[in-house]
Amino acid sequence: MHLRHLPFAARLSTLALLFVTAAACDVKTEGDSELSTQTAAVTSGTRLIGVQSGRCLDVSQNSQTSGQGLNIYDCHAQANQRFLFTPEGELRVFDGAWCVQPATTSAGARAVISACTGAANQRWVRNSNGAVVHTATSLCLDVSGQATANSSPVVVWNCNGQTNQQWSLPADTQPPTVPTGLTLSNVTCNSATLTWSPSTDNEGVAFYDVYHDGQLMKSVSAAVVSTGLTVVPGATWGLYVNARDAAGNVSQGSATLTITPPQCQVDTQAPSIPTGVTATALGTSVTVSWTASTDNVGVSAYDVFRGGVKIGTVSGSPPGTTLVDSGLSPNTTYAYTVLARDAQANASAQSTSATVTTGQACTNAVCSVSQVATDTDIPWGLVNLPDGTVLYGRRDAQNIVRLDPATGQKTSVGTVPNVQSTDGEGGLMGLALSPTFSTDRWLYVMHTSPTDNRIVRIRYENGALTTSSLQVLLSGIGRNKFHNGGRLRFGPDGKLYASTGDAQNAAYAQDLNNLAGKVLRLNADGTIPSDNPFGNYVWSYGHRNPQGLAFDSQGRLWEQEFGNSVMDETNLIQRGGNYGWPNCEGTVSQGGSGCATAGYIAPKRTYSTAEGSCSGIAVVRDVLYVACARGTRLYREVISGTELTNVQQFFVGTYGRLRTVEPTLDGNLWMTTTNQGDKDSIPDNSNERIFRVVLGQ
Ligand SMILES: [Ca+2]
Ligand SMILES: [Ca+2]
Ligand SMILES: [Ca+2]
Ligand SMILES: [Ca+2]
Repeated sequence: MHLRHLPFAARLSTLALLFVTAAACDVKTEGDSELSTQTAAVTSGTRLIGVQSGRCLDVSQNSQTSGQGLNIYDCHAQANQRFLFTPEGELRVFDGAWCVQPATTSAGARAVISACTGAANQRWVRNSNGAVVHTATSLCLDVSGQATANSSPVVVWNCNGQTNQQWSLPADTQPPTVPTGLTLSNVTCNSATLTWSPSTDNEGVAFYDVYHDGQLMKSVSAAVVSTGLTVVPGATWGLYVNARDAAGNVSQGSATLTITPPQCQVDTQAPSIPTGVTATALGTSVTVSWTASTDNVGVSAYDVFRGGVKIGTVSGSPPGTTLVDSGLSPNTTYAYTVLARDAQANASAQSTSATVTTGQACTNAVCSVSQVATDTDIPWGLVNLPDGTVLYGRRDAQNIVRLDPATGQKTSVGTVPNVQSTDGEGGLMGLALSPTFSTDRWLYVMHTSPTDNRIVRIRYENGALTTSSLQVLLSGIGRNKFHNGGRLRFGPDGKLYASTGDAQNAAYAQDLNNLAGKVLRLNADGTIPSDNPFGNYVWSYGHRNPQGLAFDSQGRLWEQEFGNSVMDETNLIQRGGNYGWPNCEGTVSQGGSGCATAGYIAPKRTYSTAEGSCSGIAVVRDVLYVACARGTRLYREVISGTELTNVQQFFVGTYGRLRTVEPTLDGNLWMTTTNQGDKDSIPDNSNERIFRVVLGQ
């Protein structure tokens, strides 16, 4: 039996018996030169360097034998010095095939390897001071007698903080290779097994992080390359994997593998037709309400029609039974009908209609919506030019378009050089116009490059980008498939603010020396402002994937941020503030001392990810507008003191996913959609719209 030809996952099955068998097979064939190469290419673990001796923790004799003792030895590249702390608390070695435990529970017992059992005597934790503590006995890994010579034995001993009990990680700044070869098996309606090919790393991979669509599903030890996932019946998800080493370096995301699990229960029966439909006008807004339908399985959504044309969708579990239709004409009669859908596309007939006549004038927060353009790519950043036209960037196509809203005429003004998309959410993102544009003609751009996210400026002159004028103002901001942040906004202080995502490495968000997971602040020429809080570009930190940035009339910065799978948040940014990611997501504790940690600044408002996932924000007359992708809606929130009040929702399901809102020069809003092709790098595979939204006074 040639187990080494089996998938890695099979070799690293949790069956201890198989570990032993697999290990034995590999040892038997070690004379084979191909295998020798394979042995040197360690895929998982890290060396642990004894601080006193400078020698590495090592399984003696490089022997995969149960009961073999640990010692210290000159550091080398073999698998008997690659140790792996698993999420379960094991300390594994030999590419994760063996577990470390004390031979007995007494101080002075030798640390040995044994088949992994999951038992409590195989649990360890490495503290921030470098001590490796055996959880069950609270004893520390210790070089016996403070010896420093090769082959000195390693035991467990009462923790004393001395350097023969401290184990450091090698300096490592190189991320693992990108995971490849994702495959799915055992797909049921609510579960699946995801398997991939192992990454390699200069030191060794420590974890694999499994995501769908930017949301972390789980982190698994690099001892496995296969894991069970919980999935949602009928929901299409894009799955991918990042590899992470012990030093915290994260690979780029793998290629995306799409899954659409089948329904658990075949349903062919439509919901009942909604009854009791009413329509009530207030000014030029109409509130449509109805009585909930019933279904053999469950109603998943209602579609609302005006004059036979679908104008909105209300979803949820259960979905709500009202919808506000805004921006109508005054003194006009409209007829509304509603139908109910279940999760398997069975739909009722439309209800009987309810008619209503709107008021004489707009007395509402939102008065009218008109489409000014369509685009086949994702409009992302958008700025006003002084002449009333706008420039917007096309994220995947990587060019910038000048749009005359009066005529709908669009002209490409040039492609931004060195943009590389990420088969995800990177690409050509935020735009900002110089506060002194009329004299300097600078257009500021945030984009993903082949190596990083960066902020550049390019002159826009005579209707075109002058590519030769390009200046890179700030580079080296972490990039990944998702979590690239990307908004730019000049403040009333003349400084440029930028939102950066954590590049799928949550640890970056709390690292003040890392530009990822931050709000950054730059002088207009790209230098560091002298009054920044940490002497670098960081203005605030502890952010996961912030995008929207906007200033209110008091010059305060509001920020919109994507959470993971629980909640999104709107923050009021303070100089030097810590906004809590990753230990705090919205108001939900996720690790450490969670949201109660001293110094964490709580969000001003949170949103469930299903009703949020918002990107762009804008402030007009001290009202905050929030454009939501997954939530397919626009929030209107009145800034009152330091709070957000009178929250209203508009366009729920009417235009689909929303990306960007920007004030117009005359105090209204531009609003863009992001419905298709916004999770890939393929240009021109979208069908998007740009609207002008007229606001009430
Ligand atoms: Ca590395
Ligand atoms: Ca049904
Ligand atoms: Ca936060
Ligand atoms: Ca695309």
